[in-house]
Amino acid sequence: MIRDQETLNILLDNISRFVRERLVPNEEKVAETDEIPDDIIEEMKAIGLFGLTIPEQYGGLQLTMEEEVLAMIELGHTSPAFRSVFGTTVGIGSQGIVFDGTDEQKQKYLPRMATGEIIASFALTEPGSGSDAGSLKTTARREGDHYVVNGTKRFITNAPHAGIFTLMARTDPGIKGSAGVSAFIVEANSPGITLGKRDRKMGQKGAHTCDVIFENCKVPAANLIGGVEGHGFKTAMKVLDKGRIHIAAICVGVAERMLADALKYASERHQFGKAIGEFQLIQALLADSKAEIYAARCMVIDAARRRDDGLPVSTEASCAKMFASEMCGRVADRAVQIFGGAGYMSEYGIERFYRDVRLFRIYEGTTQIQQLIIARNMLRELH
Ligand code: COS
Repeated sequence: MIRDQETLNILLDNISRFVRERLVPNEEKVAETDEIPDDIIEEMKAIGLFGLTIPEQYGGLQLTMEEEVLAMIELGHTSPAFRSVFGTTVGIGSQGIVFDGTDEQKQKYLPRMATGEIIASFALTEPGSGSDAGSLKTTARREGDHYVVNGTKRFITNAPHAGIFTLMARTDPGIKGSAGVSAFIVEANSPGITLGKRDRKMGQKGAHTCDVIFENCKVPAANLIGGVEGHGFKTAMKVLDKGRIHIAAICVGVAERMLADALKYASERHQFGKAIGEFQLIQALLADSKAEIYAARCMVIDAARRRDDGLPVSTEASCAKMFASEMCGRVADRAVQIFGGAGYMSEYGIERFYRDVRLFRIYEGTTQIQQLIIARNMLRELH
């Protein structure tokens, strides 16, 4: 459901040029310093990247899902850490408010998210609750006109930079499952919040995660998303349905980048008197990658269009996320193989992508959770 092809083309061209001219040349620096340079973040704000999915009335670009995935595929053509800077604000951090927030909540927070003034993080995972998100233990106890939050959230992307957290916490301790969970907007500078030290990760240097610890943190009752208790788990699941299509698009983009690098290398590297790309065993690696990327791209765009058409996409989002992230892992592995010894060496960059993309099969729901969701939905539809 592309609304205006001409405007979209300008945006995609801008993003593509920004990726090529500003992000790709800084990939190594970001990997070495574990920081995204401030001037790059400012340029991201100027292009409007923080507001891609925020409604126009709150200052964003309000992209349709199809437009969003096309933008994400472009942004995938560089280190995924760059996307993380604005990714939680565009995706899981803001969308709970966009879907289920009250007008006052939207008015108060979305405009500052759209400009990049505040970064939004999504606080669902806990030390004891990962895949089984409905078992979370963080509590939010109502006391007069506020809630008192206690608990620890883990691996929270962008927590060190967040202005607000979309927090899932249990408001009804009597209900053990997901029905006792509510969603809140919590300002990161609220007393009672401390951050753990930054996690040291396998890859995606420049994207930061850490624990967020809530100790008697007072959150105004007005910040209960939608003003209703017990709806937080469903809000989180709707956010993840959309987020999974977004991540699948990034997987397509990064896979396209790795294949482009591998193809270039295969055409330049000579062995046995000719370019290694002339050998059929290398061609098989290239061809399988090309076909799988094409399949994932079609899935992602189809899932996005279905969502734009107002159809339920839980199954399609999980299919796309599962297939695209697994595909991306296979393409990374083949790319390293094509580079041979150079594929193992840091200076060629491909080993960095190999480590970076490993996360795609884990976050926003592991491949195994996607399988579970797909099969469950199939069985449900049978009855
Ligand atoms: N959209 C709207 N509502 C949804 C939904 C969706 N996609 N998926 C589930 N729900 C609703 C269900 O309809 C159910 O509501 P009712 O009780 O009113 O019928 C409720 O939410 C509970 O659903 P369900 O029983 O399926 O929950 P489970 O605890 O069995 O588990 C999974 C659901 C495993 C799918 C969920 O916990 C999950 O996605 N886990 C992975 C978490 C994740 O991705 N973490 C990544 C961290 S964020 S980077």
